[in-house]
Amino acid sequence: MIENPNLLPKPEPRPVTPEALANEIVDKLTYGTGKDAKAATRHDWLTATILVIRDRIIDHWMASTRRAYAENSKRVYYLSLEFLIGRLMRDAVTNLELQGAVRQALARLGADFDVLAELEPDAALGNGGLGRLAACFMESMASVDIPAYGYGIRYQNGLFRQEISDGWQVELPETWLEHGNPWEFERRESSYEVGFGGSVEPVGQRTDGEMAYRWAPAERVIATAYDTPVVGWRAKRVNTLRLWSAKPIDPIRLARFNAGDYTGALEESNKAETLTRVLYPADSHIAGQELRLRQEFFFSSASLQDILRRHVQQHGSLRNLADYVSIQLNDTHPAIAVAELLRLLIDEHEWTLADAWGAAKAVFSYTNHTLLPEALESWPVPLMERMLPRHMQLVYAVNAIELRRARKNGMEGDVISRLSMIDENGERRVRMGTLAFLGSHSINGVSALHTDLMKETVFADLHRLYPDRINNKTNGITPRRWLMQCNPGLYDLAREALGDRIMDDAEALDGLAKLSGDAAFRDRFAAVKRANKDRLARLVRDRVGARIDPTALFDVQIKRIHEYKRQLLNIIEAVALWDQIRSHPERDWVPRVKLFGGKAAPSYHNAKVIIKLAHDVARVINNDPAIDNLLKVVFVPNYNVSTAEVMVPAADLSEQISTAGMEASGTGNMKLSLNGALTIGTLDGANVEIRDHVGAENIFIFGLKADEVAQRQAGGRDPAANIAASPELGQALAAIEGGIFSPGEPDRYADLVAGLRAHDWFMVTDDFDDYCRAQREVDRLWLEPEAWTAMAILNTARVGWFSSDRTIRQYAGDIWNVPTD
Ligand code: B1H
Repeated sequence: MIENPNLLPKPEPRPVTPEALANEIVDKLTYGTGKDAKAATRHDWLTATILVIRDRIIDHWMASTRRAYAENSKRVYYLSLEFLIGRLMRDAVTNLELQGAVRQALARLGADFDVLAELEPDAALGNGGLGRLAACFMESMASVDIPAYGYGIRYQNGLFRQEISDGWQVELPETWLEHGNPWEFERRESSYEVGFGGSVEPVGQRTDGEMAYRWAPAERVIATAYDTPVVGWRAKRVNTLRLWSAKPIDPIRLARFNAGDYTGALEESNKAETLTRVLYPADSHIAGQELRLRQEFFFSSASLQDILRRHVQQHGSLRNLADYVSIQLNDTHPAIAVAELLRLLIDEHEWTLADAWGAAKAVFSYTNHTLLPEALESWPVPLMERMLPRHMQLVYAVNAIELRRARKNGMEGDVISRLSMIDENGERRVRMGTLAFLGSHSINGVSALHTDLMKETVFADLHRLYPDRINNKTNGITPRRWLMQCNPGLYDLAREALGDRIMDDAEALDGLAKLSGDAAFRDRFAAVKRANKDRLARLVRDRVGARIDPTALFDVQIKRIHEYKRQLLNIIEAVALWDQIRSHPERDWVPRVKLFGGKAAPSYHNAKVIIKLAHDVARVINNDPAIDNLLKVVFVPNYNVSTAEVMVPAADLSEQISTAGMEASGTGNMKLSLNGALTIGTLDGANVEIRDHVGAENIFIFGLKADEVAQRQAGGRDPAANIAASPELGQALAAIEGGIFSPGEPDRYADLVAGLRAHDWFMVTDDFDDYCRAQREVDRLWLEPEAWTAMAILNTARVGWFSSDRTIRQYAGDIWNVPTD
């Protein structure tokens, strides 16, 4: 370490004039990428531009890191298997407030910022809401000045690219690193060994009399850190996203190589690299594969080793760990970190079990994101014993402590077996949710309704044992990306009216409410929406070749394809509406474009069939001259963060129609209403709170409520009766199952519809009629454009509370005990 003060970052700010930036970009092109301006590709220009922006970030980054050390700050660590960060360049320049200067600098060089920005790969290191939430949280933690690190995996291939072939989803590998990644820094000095398998040996008595054990793994890999800076709003602070990549200890086994065994020589290398090759593509559904558990342990162990090393380096001892470290577990995917902390403290630092268990509870907190049974992680005991034998022992040990406590509290029998970390019904399994719950001091849900349901259902017994631990932290979204960057027209309008503090305090958007009564403002608001719809229409034309009318109502459902999210309900309604328009062409129908976007998990059969159905229905409806273009259906392929940034600002209507009780929160619902889309939705997840904020008169609510769903599930399901009672539904289903939309394969949808008739797990038939009623209400409002726009303005004005800055401040105050700005 060199202590020369001259080596501190330059205090004087780097020049930010367009001229200076332009010169630097040319310089970077030459000396940073080694390209002659004449031979440079567009990607080279992008890289050079990013490198210039990155230099501006680095000064702030180092200053932030130094400040955390100097002020002895507590640090927050966000452990997540997913960070769905998307493109970073626009985010970085807006948060640095260099948007104008960089744009002009590029213009001087004959380049266009927006064109270059489109070239940047969309980093899809996540599946959907859970991963995007982690990305919004990273931005907000920097924006409210919390020293924080995100820890995850540097997947070589993120979420697959979706192509549509003949209406069917085809998955192609995603290759975000193919042109290199100028945002990241490899940190070879931050490398750790992570073990797997092997055995546990007693190694004698410790000074405190307890038996000491040591794990001798059979297999080891190296985790190497890659750091990406995360710039907060106005560059208040720059935090680090640290992603681990697996490397072999011995890249090639020379002895084998020399003996001519080239495959064997590379075996270890391949095995290590497989670990961080690809993101599991199932949203709200566990993969259950051995490789997935290896990924979970790999990144948990590397992250904890890194956290402990940093703490000891600064504080000299681990005894005060909980005063300076808070670790948030993003769902149970990193729950094995609880056992790994125990192992590190007990086996490597000679702590007692009781002390280590106390430290785990003080340090960890856990966010639950779903109650769906198929998404609750549990791992077979034999697999855990084989892969992580020492961790399995420690799980048994802390489980015994907790079950003793429960018995002391008067619990017995079934309750005890339900509380156990080990599920003994059938094949024995470790319940990761129970491990995460008992190893944490805080367990939070992601919306008010979801948190209530957690207490009543999945965690009812644990909640009785620890009644103060479950708390709610309703999700949020960063208004910088989801308003300022994706919708500059609306942002400018709001800023002109309210000043630029709206990005410091999104609740200040409330000032727009009074302007909903101002005709001139409404016109400008509507003009912005129209321009955004033109932009989306161009995207649709370029991507699928379809022409859509930007004056029609844009009805948007964008999210992963999942039966509980009920894209099927929306499609069946389209079929019924088509039928109605054909039967009553004389009525005052509203021209509508139903837009869908989303990926199906590759192994999720029904979700893929739903995508195919959307295409089949689209083909028939879109080509029916009898309905005079009143209804169009469009499926936008490869929905991702970048596509969302175009679709969200262009939506008039936001479809949030999950079966009540099943969508833990939703965050797309927040993005769409912030951008002035009206919501049609069930009282599920955060929709409940969105209604509370925008007012019941400014949202279209329909369908069964969560308690009614639960009642019908418990008994009294009768889809046949629902269908019999609704002629529109009956006809639509008959058309679909009769092959009207799939004449070449008439029974293509027979199973799908049979499922609705037989059990209809997601209550499509229960909610259908009320959904149609709400849709016709939407139509009526659309025919009064003034009233529609006023309502849209009220939505934008009143959802500032759903800023992730607010969410993060609540985590900071209630869970992490760290100050914010
Ligand atoms: C959410 C997941 C999820 N909940 C398992 N659970 C996964 C579960 O790869 N896996 O194994 C991946 C993802 N994702 C979502 O989290 C909820 O469905 C949304 O309602 C919620 O808004 C979002 C963020 O809290």
